[in-house]
Amino acid sequence: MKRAILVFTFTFAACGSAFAGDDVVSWARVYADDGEAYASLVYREGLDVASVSPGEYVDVIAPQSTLDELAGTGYSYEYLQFDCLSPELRGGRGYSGYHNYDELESDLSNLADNNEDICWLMNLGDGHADMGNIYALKIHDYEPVPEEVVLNDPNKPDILIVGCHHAREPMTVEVTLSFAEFLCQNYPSNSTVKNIVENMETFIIPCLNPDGWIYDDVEGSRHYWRKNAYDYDDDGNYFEDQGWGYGEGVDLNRNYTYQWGYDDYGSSPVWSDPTYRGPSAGSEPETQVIIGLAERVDFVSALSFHSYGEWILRPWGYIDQYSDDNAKFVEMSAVINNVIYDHLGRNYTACGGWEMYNTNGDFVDYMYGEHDILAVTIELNSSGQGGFYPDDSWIGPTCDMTDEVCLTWADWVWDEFGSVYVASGNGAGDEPGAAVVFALEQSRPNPARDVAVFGFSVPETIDGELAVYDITGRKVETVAEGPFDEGYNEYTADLSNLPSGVYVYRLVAGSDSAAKKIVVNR
Ligand code: 0X9
Ligand code: ZN
Repeated sequence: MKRAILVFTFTFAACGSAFAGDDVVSWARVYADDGEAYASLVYREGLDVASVSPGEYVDVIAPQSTLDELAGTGYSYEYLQFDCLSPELRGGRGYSGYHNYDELESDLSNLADNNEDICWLMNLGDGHADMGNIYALKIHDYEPVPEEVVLNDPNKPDILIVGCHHAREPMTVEVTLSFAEFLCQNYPSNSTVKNIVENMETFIIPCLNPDGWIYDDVEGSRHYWRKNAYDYDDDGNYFEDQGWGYGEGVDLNRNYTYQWGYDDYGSSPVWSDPTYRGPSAGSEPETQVIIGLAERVDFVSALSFHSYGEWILRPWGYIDQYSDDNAKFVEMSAVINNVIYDHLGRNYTACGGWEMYNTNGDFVDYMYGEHDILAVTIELNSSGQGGFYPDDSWIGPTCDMTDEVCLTWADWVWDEFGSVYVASGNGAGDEPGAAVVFALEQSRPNPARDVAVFGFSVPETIDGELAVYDITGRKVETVAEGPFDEGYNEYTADLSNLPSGVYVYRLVAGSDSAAKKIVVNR
């Protein structure tokens, strides 16, 4: 790793002050036209990276002294917002379209109160400064035993949506809260929402970092605070800063236990760095909330919202490799991107986290690496839309898009995993639980070599057929003929007489039918 040694005049000012005078802090774009120049910026000690375009530029929040030094070593830069901490730029979330903490808290409790059959509010703890609670909403159609509210129904697939690992990303609080409201408002009239509420369990944590997020809003937003309230010198003063990019706090998206600190590349051991990974793996109360939840709840997929940059990022972050489930991640990212394209007329960049820059101890690597959960990071918005703090007018369109992103993703998760849960004994009449539904699983393995297993569920004993067709629609193999038993059915078929290629298998049972693709590859 290349690291420049930066010389600073330590001001020991509180970050709430504007750093006015001779070392004014700006939001700037620093150009890095090759991989080496890019890496030397992204991993540089004390440099606060806001967003990136690999091999092209790095957006930073930096004092003028840092920008001057970069210019002196050959980098060019332009201001995206000169003096970005200026109090004049602070709208104050409480008076604008963004929620402040009190508004978030009251909206969450109103949502649970007004939708008491499907929406449950949990307080999962707080951060070091105890400025606010880490709330989760749990959305499903049965009443949990109160003291076991975080325990899940093993017969339903669970999904998790998290916002605001990073304090200065308030849009992520808006979009996660918005989806909770969307589910409540559209239940039971929207059939996809009805299925999600009745047959799945959705956990939504709008603000994982309430301390940082509240601090970011003190005297109005735009403090550009990233980390939590870890009080390094234990003097009772949180959020102390020694010049921009050298402040207290732990980067929550570097503190998870999976490959924490791997190779000392992609997170920082230095307490004052913007990507400080914390004193030990999983040291922070906020990451412990997620770790505790992931250990108790059988999540199958998760979204972590960040801003800004227009990315969909999948494992890995800690090494320069895709994961074993890359094909599934690619499919899930494409499902999300289809919705984004419909709204923006362009895709987000979907790739491995490492292709953006290496991270270790991040949420996505932990969820997937430790628990096999299909988790991605979605970085919302661009610098053109205001970076971390888009105008109020951009909140509505963003939430409209992400409501549909979350809905479509949850529906995809159901298609992927739902029938497996139905298969694991979630029979009609079980409580809590859902009635058996008609569902066709993805065959396995896929691609198949010779033999493939086909699983599906039917709501009652019924006549039908499961057959494989080639892409011209010609039936090439009858896998099974009914009557099929109520509940889960599984058949194995020998496909060794079929040439390599893409096929479609189709299940017809009574008036229901469904089809999926299978690839034969040998
Ligand atoms: O650095 C992060 O934690 C995320 N970006 S942010 O600007 N919101 O801080 C990105 C994490 C995605 N993972 C990797 N790039 N490996
Ligand atoms: Zn972030």
